[in-house]
Amino acid sequence: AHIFKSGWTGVNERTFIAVKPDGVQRRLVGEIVRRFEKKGFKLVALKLVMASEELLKEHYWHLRNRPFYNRLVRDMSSGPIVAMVWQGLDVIKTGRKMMGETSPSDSMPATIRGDNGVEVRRNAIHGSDSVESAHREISLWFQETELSSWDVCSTNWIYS
Ligand code: IDP
Repeated sequence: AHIFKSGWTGVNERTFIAVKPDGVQRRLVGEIVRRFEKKGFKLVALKLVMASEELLKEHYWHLRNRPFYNRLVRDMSSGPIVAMVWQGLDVIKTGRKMMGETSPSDSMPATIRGDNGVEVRRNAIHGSDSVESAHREISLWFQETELSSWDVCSTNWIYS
């Protein structure tokens, strides 16, 4: 249930970001966390998880009629995922820009996917694509108690 979404706007906007199994295997966790930290976003939740097939099927439910759906669910359950929630102004849209396009070969250099791969099935990262999917995905992957409210000391130097 979407019980904890009120007030997630402006500087409190939140998105669900995950380092996929291929990204974890390729040791990109630090690199991806570093990019979101450096940009000025706030880490609100983070865990390493082996996702169940059930959760992954729900996560990608909107793609259930696509030919790659089963393979995608299998790939996503092939190893641990680093599931995260990041917060900040326009974090959903900016996170998508930082990721690049769905296919790494279509992604610009300096994006996460553009710098770290060549194939669509090995694109290292997931990020929510809208406010609705961010709400849905955060409540699917996290309990409310797993999200931390905390003050970042540099906030006044990131926002004026
Ligand atoms: P996104 O991850 O950029 O939001 P979606 O269209 O939501 O892209 O697709 C989810 C994931 O499914 C992609 O990240 C990619 O790993 C995989 N995928 C998308 N399109 C294809 C395809 O044509 N073949 C195989 N896998 C695909």
